Amino acid sequence: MPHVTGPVLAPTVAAAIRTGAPVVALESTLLAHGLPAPRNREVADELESAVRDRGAVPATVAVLDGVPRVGLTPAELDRVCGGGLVKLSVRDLGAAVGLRRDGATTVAATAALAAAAGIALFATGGLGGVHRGARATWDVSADLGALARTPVLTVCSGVKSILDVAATLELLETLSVPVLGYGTDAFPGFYRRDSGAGVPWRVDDPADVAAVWRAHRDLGGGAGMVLAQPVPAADELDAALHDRLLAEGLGLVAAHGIGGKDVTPALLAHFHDASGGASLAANLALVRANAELAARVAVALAG
Ligand code: PSU
Ligand code: MN
Repeated sequence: MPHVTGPVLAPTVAAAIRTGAPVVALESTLLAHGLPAPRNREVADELESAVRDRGAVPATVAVLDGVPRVGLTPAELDRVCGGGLVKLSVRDLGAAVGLRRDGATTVAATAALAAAAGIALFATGGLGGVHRGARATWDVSADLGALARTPVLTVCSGVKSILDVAATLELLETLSVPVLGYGTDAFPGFYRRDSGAGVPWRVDDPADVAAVWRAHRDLGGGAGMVLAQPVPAADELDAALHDRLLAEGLGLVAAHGIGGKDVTPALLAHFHDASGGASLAANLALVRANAELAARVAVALAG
């Protein structure tokens, strides 16, 4: 019989899936490569608690010793947050497993492993997308293609303005990935509540999200769906500070010739280093709110 390399589920996650209880997958690249240590380890616990407090089972996803894991122990979360992990998109999963490596999973890879485990809900901070200058660099996140072919509902706060927001939305449209604004008509810009672009559909409560997701699952040709929630107003980054950090960050990436999968972590690190804690506060607030909303939608879907 051929050997099949499926994800290994934590006992709590396996039990929840077996009984149809609500489960929310959580991403590990945002912990390993998007937030500074040691704060990232506390955030890992805070996100899992946010999901539990809303009545769902959290399942943080990573690859450890070549094993794709859905649901991590505290010791495994220590490893994810302790530094040195590779950033894994979907194309890297085979290599990480075959070569027995450790790695943190991006939106794309987390969605793929969550779907393989039978989990429909996934919470994160920001999606990858079309980078500015993509017409020359071809830098378009694999997150977009993964969303197109992975039947998972991703709760996020839109995309950062480090990306070309309009091009990202165009590509999501081309890929037939629906984008819903949660309590907003504006597509959120991660640190900012309004990216300047609109959303095609607005929803205002978890029951409506669940109804849309159920119908999309039947009619949407197997694509995922994006539920975009703006950062809480109290934690939004000041517009002038945001614009300055963005210009500096893009300048740094260009000056150091940073490319490939290092671009996004480099830009995020600059925001955190240069904002005096404001970008970190915004990032934490939005990702916690997304974990809570994902759990509420998971509860509505299970009900
Ligand atoms: N955007 C953020 N924070 C993040 C990421 C994106 O605001 O942490 C991470 C996610 O894991 C996402 C990945 O899947 O970066 C996209 O990387 P790339 O642009 O290299 O595809
Ligand atoms: Mn890229």
